[in-house]
Amino acid sequence: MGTCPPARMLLLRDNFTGLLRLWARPEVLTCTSWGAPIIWDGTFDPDMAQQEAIQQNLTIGLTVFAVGRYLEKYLARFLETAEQHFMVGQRVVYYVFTERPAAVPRRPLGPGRQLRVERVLRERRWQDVSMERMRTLHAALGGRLGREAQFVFCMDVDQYFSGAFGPEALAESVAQLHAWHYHWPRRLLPYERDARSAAALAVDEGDFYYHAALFGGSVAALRQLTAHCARAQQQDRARGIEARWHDESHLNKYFWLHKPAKVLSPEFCWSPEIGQRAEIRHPRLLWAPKEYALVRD
Ligand code: 2GW
Ligand code: MN
Repeated sequence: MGTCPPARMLLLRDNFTGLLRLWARPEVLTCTSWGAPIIWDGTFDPDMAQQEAIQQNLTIGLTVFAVGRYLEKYLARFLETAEQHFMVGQRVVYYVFTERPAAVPRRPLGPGRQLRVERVLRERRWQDVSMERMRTLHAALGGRLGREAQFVFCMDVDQYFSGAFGPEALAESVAQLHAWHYHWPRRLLPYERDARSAAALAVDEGDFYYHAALFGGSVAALRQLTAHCARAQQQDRARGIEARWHDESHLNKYFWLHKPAKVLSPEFCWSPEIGQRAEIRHPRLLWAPKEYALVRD
């Protein structure tokens, strides 16, 4: 508790003018009630974060699932833009989970960066494709991924990087504010409300609505998170119910019970369909357009 730095001004070099200037974000919430920083553009020094990460000699994992038509539709752009923007200058290991390893695009990667492809079964229902990720991730974190990385980000594939996504995003556990819901009143957030579900939150529960398209943390923290979500999903299935937003509902329950050490502003996973917002200065990841008719049958 109480890990937020005091509301201080940051002296940073402006990317455009090259001049030093003072940054602060008085218009947005930059600290949670339990003292975790909420990372907005201008509230951190990317160079300092980079230096610290390099000193720790980290390997950072990035996991993504590309099953069925999502492979052809999204994976190449996700990986290409990750090469340009994700943890540049750090050691990175991509883990792609797919039922068709041979179809994964193979491009030369930057120095210190590797791609590993793991075979998964193709679930019949798309809800299960999404939810099964928790169990698969749990196993991977207990295997080679967990041995070679210290921190891991788990992401949806239907998005692409559009700005530097660096070690300022690292922490013991990291949750992403949902771009569509970050300014909604709590009672309207789309949590699971059916008390029979393991994901249920009551009207007076919940801190923020987090987006399951991006979460991360240390290997140990993610082992715990994925175990919780996989178990909770199994419990619901045994009762013949399914949470409203599938794995995302269970993730939200988990982060209510186990507060994230760091929260990323919606700049880190932004939906261009929302349009311009004054507080969204520098999106890092953008949701790719969805064509439900094409991918959801
Ligand atoms: C998913 C839905 C409908 C049709 C296909 C799929 C699908 C998902 C697929 O055919 N192949 C596949 O690899 N996926 C993987 O699951 C892929 O990594 C994708 O990004 C992820 C989640 O599915 P997605 O991106 O279509 O779901 P969204 O963007 O509506 O996501 C939110 O809600 C989901 C639960 O309903 C998840 O919690 C997701 O993490 C959230 O962002
Ligand atoms: Mn998605």
